[in-house]
Amino acid sequence: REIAPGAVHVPGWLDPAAQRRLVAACRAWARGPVPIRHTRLPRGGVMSVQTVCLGWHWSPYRYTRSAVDAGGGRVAELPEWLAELGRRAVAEAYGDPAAGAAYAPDTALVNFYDGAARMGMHQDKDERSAAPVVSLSLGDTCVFRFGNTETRTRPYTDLELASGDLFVFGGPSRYAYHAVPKTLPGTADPALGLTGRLNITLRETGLPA
Ligand code: MD3
Ligand code: FE
Repeated sequence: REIAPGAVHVPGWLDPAAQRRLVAACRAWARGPVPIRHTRLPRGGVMSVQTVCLGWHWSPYRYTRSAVDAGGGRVAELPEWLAELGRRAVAEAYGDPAAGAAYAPDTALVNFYDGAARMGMHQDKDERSAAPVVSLSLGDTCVFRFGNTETRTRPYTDLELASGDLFVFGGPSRYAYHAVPKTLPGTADPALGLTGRLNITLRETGLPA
């Protein structure tokens, strides 16, 4: 389950009831106060993924309290229960209760993938903290590409992330290139009631509260 130093994949970490509760929470967050939307990039591109943020708003490529690129509303708070889920995730993935206790995420990015959405190879460098990123997957399985820290090209490893999977990216893997080349439409359990894929990432921005 350790894909690379600091990169730990825990398949099936969320049980079906926990997955259903998270899907319901994502649906509520998607409605507002800042509705879920396709992020427009400064150079004119539009992401195929749709994103809603909690705690801090990712206004490419920085974090703001209001959605300066999407109507200006103030983003919803990051719920304490979700930060606590992140602490459990880090503790269990690393088998290190102290690492879990020290984790203080202050933002969550919720990404929705329809059957055509993808995310290109990138690094997450907008946070001023080297704390791990916690990723939770819901709904359709995706192909996740985990690369290296030096280049956006090979060597990389492709693996599948399915509903309920946890992935923690810390230590030397924190600044690795990564991508979602495709999802596998129709792979979600119909009982989850989600068409498409949701991914929740928890992060520490390193910004003052
Ligand atoms: C590896 N999201 O929001 S989650 C992103 O599935 C993002 O929506 C993808 O990449 C998604 O930035 C992948 C897995 C992930 C998230 C953050 C990482 C992998 C990471 C940060 C560093 C290294
Ligand atoms: Fe990323």
